Amino acid sequence: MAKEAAAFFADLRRRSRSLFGAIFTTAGFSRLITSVSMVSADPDHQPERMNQICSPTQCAAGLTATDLEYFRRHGWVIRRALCSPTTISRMIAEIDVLHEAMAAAIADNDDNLTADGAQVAWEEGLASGRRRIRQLMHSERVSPLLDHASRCAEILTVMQQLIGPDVLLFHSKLMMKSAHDGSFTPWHQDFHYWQYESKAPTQVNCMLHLDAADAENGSLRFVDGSHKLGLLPVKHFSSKSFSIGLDGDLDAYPAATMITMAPGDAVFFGPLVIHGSGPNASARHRRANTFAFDKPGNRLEGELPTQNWRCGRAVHCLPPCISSGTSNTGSNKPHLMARTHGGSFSARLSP
Ligand SMILES: O=C(O)CCC(=O)C(=O)O
Repeated sequence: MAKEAAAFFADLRRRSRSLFGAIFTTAGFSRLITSVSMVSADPDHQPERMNQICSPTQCAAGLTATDLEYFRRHGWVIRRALCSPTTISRMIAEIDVLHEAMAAAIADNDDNLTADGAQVAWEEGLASGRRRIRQLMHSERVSPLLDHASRCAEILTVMQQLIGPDVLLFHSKLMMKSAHDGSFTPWHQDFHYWQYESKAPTQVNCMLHLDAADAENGSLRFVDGSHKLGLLPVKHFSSKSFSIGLDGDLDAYPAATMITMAPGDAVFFGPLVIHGSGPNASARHRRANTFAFDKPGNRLEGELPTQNWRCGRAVHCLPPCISSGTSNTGSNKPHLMARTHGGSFSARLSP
């Protein structure tokens, strides 16, 4: 891992022509973010990375008719080996460094926002001085490899099948579920959160697994077919990342299906299917990144910024670099998104 990380950052430094090395000599986290963004904004850099993630053979395949029927009936479907082991290892190396930089810089950053508008929600109730990221919202803004993954054909081909020809990135969020410290995710429907900014539950998630996931380290569980129930009444929790959900502990839905995943596997699921996950008391991380996509015209106000287009009318599938290195919100001023799970607006916090 150390060798891979060293090679990865040597590569980043070469490409970014930036002050990337400065993060190792100062505690300035925003400098890290600026450097990583510069990498992501380098037009020469993007296609190569994208090719490493996308395989045309897999891209052409998409979901089978059986998969699509499964998704319609259950509200979720698994796609095995969506990403290669090499790509996953590189993502993990990148995320490890981001995590350590964020943990070191947090004292200077009260609202947990990075310079690029990504936002950290920490595991709560840990021993003093111990910091583990629980959720990193807008992870694509600080992780070039996750940004590239949000443009890769394996995911977008499926999204076009499930959403339609025009696909926008709704958001990307990293779910850490750290070894020993990862906490219970209450049962919820994602549209509990997203209803405050969206007209209809048209979004689809792709949760790409970076580590193996099973019962011991808090793999996701789905209540099969629950997307057909519509949006259920919510309960509010005092949590900085999952503040809205359904009543009940992990045993509340004994018939739920727990998925068993290998690194590189992805699960696609809609915004109404009830899901949750147990804590991670094991010695193994259960890291995964959820990319949520939507179609245009579904915002209660305005539209997602043009940088979020991934497929369709405005761009061809697999677009070249579109990242400007500034906030994807259309404004350089990041939004406050604390106490939320998904979405972009603090308005969503209002009961
Ligand atoms: O990380 C988890 O287990 C929960 C993820 C989740 O609920 C989500 O992405 O909507």
